[in-house]
Amino acid sequence: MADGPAPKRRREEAEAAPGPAAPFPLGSVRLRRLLRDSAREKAAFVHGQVVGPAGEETDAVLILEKTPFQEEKIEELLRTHTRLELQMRNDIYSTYRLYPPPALSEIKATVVYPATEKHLQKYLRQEVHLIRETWEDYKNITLPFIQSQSFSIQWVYNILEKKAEADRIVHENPDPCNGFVLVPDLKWNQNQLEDLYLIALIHRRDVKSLRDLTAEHLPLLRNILQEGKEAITKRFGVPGSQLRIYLHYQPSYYHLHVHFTALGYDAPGISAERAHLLEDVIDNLLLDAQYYQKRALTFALRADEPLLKKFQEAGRVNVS
Ligand code: M7G
Repeated sequence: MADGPAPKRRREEAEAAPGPAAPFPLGSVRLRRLLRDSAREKAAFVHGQVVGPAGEETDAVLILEKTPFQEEKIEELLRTHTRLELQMRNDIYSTYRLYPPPALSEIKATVVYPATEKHLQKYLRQEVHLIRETWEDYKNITLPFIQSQSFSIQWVYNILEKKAEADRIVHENPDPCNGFVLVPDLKWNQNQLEDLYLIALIHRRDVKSLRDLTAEHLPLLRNILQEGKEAITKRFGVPGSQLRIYLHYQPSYYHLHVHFTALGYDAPGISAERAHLLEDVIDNLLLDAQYYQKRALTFALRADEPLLKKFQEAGRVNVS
């Protein structure tokens, strides 16, 4: 099982390489366009193309993010900076350009390769529209759409079958019906706890999303809540009271999973129209076993998402 940052301490080990595949040829990526960038997140989402030996072009998405500071590295940064350029000085105020040595200027690079059109759309900056989906809308519009479109969840099966990320598993309950695997999320480099992010993937393969949940799933959900919290506290020293534990609706991947993020971290996807707290989900199912087959659910869709078009065609949303 994986080690992460020990409580309040940086993890020193490098990540184990994910299998025998050759490293991604970063140096030969042709930049196609910037899909989105964010000054606040210090991140750029890039559409690139890799040119193969026969000249064929394959799409890739690269997410480049400046990593958060680690307290114990700050002194080293001040001591070993390679250059300091004054930008301006006024009275007691001054700003500088500080150039760190390479070992202290890490950038987290996430690669999706080969990337599908859906990946490119996912990261492209676009207008969004709110949908209010009734149960009938789900059955008549969303479900047929999901079934026709499935976004590959091979990565989920690889984790469940220990074909990928096996050394990163933080906790597993192996029960085929009420069990799950807890792993660090792709978005977390595990170097600091400020942006802690783990994901629990259920073993059973017949639950797509929140919409499928009934009282039958309560033991599974309680296991995730209880054991997930305990495992994170034990491994990372973060108490359950500082964890935000939630499901997305709509998710990107239709295999039920639960997000665990640090309460102080403004993680992507924690907005009111997307995140459903696991404890609220459990309470709702206790109140009514069919709660999620009865109530309307709100979510946002990007302007060019095919599902938005389906809701428009059905006269269920007006985007003009
Ligand atoms: P989601 O709610 O389906 O979609 O969450 P989102 O990506 O729009 O939030 C899926 C979660 O799984 C996200 O937090 C992803 O960062 C994470 N994730 C996606 N992939 C492809 C992987 C992966 O290969 N490994 C791990 N550990 N996490 C992943």
